[in-house]
Amino acid sequence: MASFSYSNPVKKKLLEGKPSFGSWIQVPHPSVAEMLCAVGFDWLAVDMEHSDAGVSQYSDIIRGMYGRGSVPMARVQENDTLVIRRLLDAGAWGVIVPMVNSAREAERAVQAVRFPPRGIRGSGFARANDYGQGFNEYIRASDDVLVMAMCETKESVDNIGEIVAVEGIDGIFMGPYDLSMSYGIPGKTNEPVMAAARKKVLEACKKAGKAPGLHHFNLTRESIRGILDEGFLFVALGVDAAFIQSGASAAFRAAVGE
Ligand code: 3PY
Ligand code: MG
Repeated sequence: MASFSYSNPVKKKLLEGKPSFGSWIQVPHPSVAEMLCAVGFDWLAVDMEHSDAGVSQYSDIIRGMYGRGSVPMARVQENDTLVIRRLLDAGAWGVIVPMVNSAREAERAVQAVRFPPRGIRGSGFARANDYGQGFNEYIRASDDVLVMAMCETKESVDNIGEIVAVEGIDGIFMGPYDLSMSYGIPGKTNEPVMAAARKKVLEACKKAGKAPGLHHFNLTRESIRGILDEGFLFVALGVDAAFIQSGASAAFRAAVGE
């Protein structure tokens, strides 16, 4: 008989207060997952909100991660029970839920992820439980699925105290681009109002014992050191499409002598 061991080492790291580094997949192909796993990231999130990936592509992408050490996560399309359920059934061990602006919306995300009695996630034979072979083991381990609520609006920052207080929310993941839009300063992610928002979110997380996270795009050593010093633990570094473009663009510029 097969024996199954389901667990999420990223959740363990966060509970121990240790940082974890992930990255972002928007180019929906398993090869991309294989390449990024080889880099050594703790986790990889497929972006189901701002890419054209569908659920069956999601399954294929995380098949590319299987056995390669990075924990598969998803930035889900929206805060919807069925949308979230299908990605969890495919095998996601963490969901990053966009636009969580209130405790009610945070509760909705938790309900979607947790099985009864805490939540309303339906159970069935699926890839996540090895098509039923690991049904009981998976259900026992399912609290290991990470629930990260995205803070990416002014409203969410204003309500962060009530959001972090929702039991079952493991952490907050800040989206600097939407947040800058919400403050009326599109793309200006270094303005003082953004730093103040980060500070407020970090303090709320600290008080509630939740993991603070951030999508970080300035990938210099100093800048990454800076956000770790601020206190962020769940850190997404860049995005696959930008890695391709920056590498290609550097090569092209070198060739044409710019
Ligand atoms: C944002 O910056 O708005 C994001 O959603 C990053 O993932
Ligand atoms: Mg966003």
